[in-house]
Parts: sequence; structure tokens; C-alpha cells
Amino acid sequence: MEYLIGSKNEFLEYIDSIGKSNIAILSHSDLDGIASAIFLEEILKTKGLEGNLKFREFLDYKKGIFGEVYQELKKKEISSVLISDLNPENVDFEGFERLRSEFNVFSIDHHPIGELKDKKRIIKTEIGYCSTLTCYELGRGIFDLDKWKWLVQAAIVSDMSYKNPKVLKFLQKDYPKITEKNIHDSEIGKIASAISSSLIYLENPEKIYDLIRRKKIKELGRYDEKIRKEVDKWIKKFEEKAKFYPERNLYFYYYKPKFSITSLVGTLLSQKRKDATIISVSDIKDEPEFVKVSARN
Ligand SMILES: [Mn+2]
Repeated sequence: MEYLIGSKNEFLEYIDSIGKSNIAILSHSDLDGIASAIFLEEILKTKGLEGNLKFREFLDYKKGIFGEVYQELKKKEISSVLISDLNPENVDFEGFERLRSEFNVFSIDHHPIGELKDKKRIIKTEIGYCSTLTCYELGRGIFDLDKWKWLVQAAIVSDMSYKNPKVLKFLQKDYPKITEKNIHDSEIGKIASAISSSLIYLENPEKIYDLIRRKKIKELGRYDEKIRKEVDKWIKKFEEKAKFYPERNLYFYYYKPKFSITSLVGTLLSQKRKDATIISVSDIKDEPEFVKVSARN
């Protein structure tokens, strides 16, 4: 696995430099973010730093995401902040640089590289390596990789990192019959779907984090059918409801799903129409003055 910025050595030096100070983990609220946070904690645990972890938060990509969390970090007297899968410099450049100037920050991410004041304490990989896989590799020689293999595999499916041929090969070592086409019907595909559905249904990443740590697959799978039904319904309705703009090969789709499935539906629709641009828009529960827009091309 190659890094575009940073190295495993730099990460290990960083972990060793934490000492007795208070640590926080900030990560994305999707499966890739939650799983990478779990692996970072496993690394802290084997380094005897588990007790130093005083704060953990799963965040959505939102303008100014680091503004709110800044106060919390100050209040909890945090000095080291591990960030994963948050595309920080693109989502909130100023907030991220402020965090970096006031805390001992290390960020691990796989979104396209944006503007950065410097490249210290940053790991960036290509988009085709999900953050969980990077954290898994960082943990090689540190924590029990076999115990957590199922989770890195699920994160690979959910972030579609299997589109990277090297990552697909990694999966095929355990599941030789897996291909890009049948992956969602495979055992790990089903686990990934169960986790993603429960994230959508419960809207409680902390709870999902806890269930994953205890490997409660059955409990995680409880909401899969409900979410899938709702997703299928809106994918079917797309044909009649979406407005098509042929001169731009663009679909505009406004709809009102029961759950927050806009992003998932957008991804699935775009897989069938790879040359088209698909803009899906839906209402946000409890925030009537806003809509959620999801764009795919
Ligand atoms: Mn990711």
C-alpha cells in the first residue's frame, strides 16, 4: 500500500510522542469512519494508551465541522487528536488548520488532497484505499489483525474500495470467488449492508460502534430489510419522477424518503447510469429550511 503523503514510521513516532496526554478521536460517521476509529483504538490499547482516550466523536461532512468540536476538545483538556476519514482540509480548511496549530493532530484520509499548510502528521492514500484499510495496515505488528479482518473487509465493500484491483485481491485471498459483481451478495457484502442499514435507521453511530466492537452482527442486521425496501421503492420511482435534461445528460430527482437514504440511492442510481449526472434532493428531518443534495457522476 502506497501513501501519497506521510508514512507508517511517522505515524508510529506520533503515537510514541503522545505520552501521558489526553487523546481524542474524530472520525466520519459512516462504516469506514467507525471501523477506522476502532482500529486506531486497538493501536492505542496495545500501546497502553487506552486510558488516555477521553473523547470520541463521529462527524458528518458539514461546513465548519471542527468549530463545534473545538470547544469540546478544550473542555476535555485534550492535547492529541487523531482524525480519520474526514477529508478535513476540504471540508473545513480553516477549522482543520486551527486544530493543527493548537493540538497535536494526526490525520489519516483517502479523499483527494486539498490545500494544506504543511504535510506534517498527515497520511493520504489514493481514494481506492478506504481509511479502515490504512488503519488496519498501520496496526500490522501491533494488534490482532485476524480478529478484525471481517471489519476491514466490510469497510472495503461499503466504501467500494474493491474497485481497486489490489484491494479486490486482498478480499479474494479469503473469498476466492468474489468479484465486483457478486460482492454485495457475499457474506461480507451482507455484513456491510447490515451495518450501513443500521447506521441509516438508528442514526446513532456511537451505538453502531458499540455493536461492531461486540460483533453483534444479528442485531446490526435487524434494519436491513426495512432500509432495502425503502431504497428499492425510490429507485423504482426514479424512472417516473426524475426530471431528465438530455442536453446535459442530467437527472434531477426530488423525493421524500422515510429514512436518510439519499446518498445510498444516489450511488445505486449512478451505478446503472455511469455517463449521466444524477442530482438527488430530499428533505431533512427536523430541519425544514434545508434539503439534502447528493450528486453523482
Ligand atoms: Mn472513507
